[in-house]
Amino acid sequence: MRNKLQGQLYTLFLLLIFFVSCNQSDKNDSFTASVNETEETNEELPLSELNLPEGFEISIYARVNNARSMVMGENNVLFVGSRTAEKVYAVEDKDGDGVGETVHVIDEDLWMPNGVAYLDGDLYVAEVNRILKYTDIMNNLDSSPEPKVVFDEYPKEQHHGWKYIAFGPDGKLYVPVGAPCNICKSDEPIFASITRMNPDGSNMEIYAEGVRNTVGFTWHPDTKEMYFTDNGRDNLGDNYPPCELNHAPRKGMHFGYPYCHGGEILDPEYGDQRPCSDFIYPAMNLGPHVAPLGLCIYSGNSFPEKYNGKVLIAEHGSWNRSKKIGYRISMVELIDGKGVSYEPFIDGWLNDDQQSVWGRPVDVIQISDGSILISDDYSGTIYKVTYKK
Ligand SMILES: [Ca+2]
Ligand SMILES: [Ca+2]
Repeated sequence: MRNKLQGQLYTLFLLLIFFVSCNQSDKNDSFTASVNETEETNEELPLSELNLPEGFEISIYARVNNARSMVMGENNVLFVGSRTAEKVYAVEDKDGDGVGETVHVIDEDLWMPNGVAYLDGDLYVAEVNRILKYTDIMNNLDSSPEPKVVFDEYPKEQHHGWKYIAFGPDGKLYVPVGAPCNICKSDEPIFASITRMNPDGSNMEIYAEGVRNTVGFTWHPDTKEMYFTDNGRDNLGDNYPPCELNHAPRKGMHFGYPYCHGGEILDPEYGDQRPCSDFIYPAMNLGPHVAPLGLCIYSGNSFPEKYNGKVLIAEHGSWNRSKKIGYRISMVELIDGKGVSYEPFIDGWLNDDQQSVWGRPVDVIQISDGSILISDDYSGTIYKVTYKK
C-alpha cells in the first residue's frame, strides 16, 4: 500500500517536472538542461557517437556549466558566457597543452550573460538590457572585478533577450535585439534588429532590421562583411519556415521579419503588409527549426585546404518539432556571398532513432592553432576539433 502510494507520488513528481520543463521551453526556445545545473559537469560523454569527416578528431577542452558564447582573449584565456547559469567564466590553458584546465568565475548572478566580446585587454559582457565592461581583465581573472556599465538602454524584454555580441572590423560592438515574441510587429524599431555602438557605448544605431533572433554573427576573413544566423518563427508546422544564414555587408538592410520568412514565405499574419521582394534574400536557407546560433568562417591553416572559407554553424537543435533535427555543426559553402551547399560537418549529439539528445552546440570559434572550439550548453562542455592527417 505504502509502496504504491510512493509510486504514485513519484509519478506525479515526474509529471510535474515534465510540465515545468515544457513550460520553460516554450518561453526560451530551448529545453532546460535540468540534469546539468550543477557546477560539476564531469559525467562521461559518449564522444565516440560523434561523426566527423575523415581525419578529424574531437576532444574535451573544458567542462563549464551552461557554456554559451565564447571569445578568445590573450595567452590562451577563453571567455565563456552562460544563460541559465548566470555566470561568465574564463577558461585558461596555462601550460599550453591544448586543454583548458583552469576555470575562473569572472562574475555571477548576471541577467542571462550570454554574449562575450574582447577588445584591447577589456572584456565586454551582454546582459538582457546592459553591456558591461571588465577593464584590464587579463590581470583580474581571480579578483572578482567590478564591471563598468557601458550601455543600459536596451529593452528589458526577456523573450529572445539574451544577446550574442562581437566587435566588427570597424571597431564597433554589434548587439542584436531579438523580437519580443514568436511573431509580432513592434512599434519600437529596436526590436528584431542588430545594433552597433562605439566601445564606450556612444552612438548606438540600428545596423540591420527584420532580424527575428540572431544569436551568432561573424565577418568574412577576406571581405570583412558580416554574416549572421537567424532563427525562424515557430508554429508554422514541422517544415516551415527555414532558419537562415544571412549576409549583411552594409548598414540599412531589412531581412524580412515579421513579413517574410526564408526569402519567399509570406507570414500568415503579416505577409499581406509587404511583399518578399522588399527584403534581402538569405545567403542560405537552413533546416526548419534547427536553431542556428554561433558560426565561424574557417581561415586557419590546420584543416585541409577545402575547408577554407567554409561557414561552420552551431545548430542548437529543434525544441518543438515532432521529430528533432539540428544538434550538429553544419557547413555552408559560399560563392560571392551566396550559399551553394549545406551539409553536416559534425553530428551525433542527437540519436535520431531514439530521438534522444546528449549535447546542444551553441557557438563555434577558430583559435590560433587553426583548430576550432565548440560550446555545448546542455552537457556543459567545450570541445576542441583538430585535424590529424
Ligand atoms: Ca592545459
Ligand atoms: Ca529573414
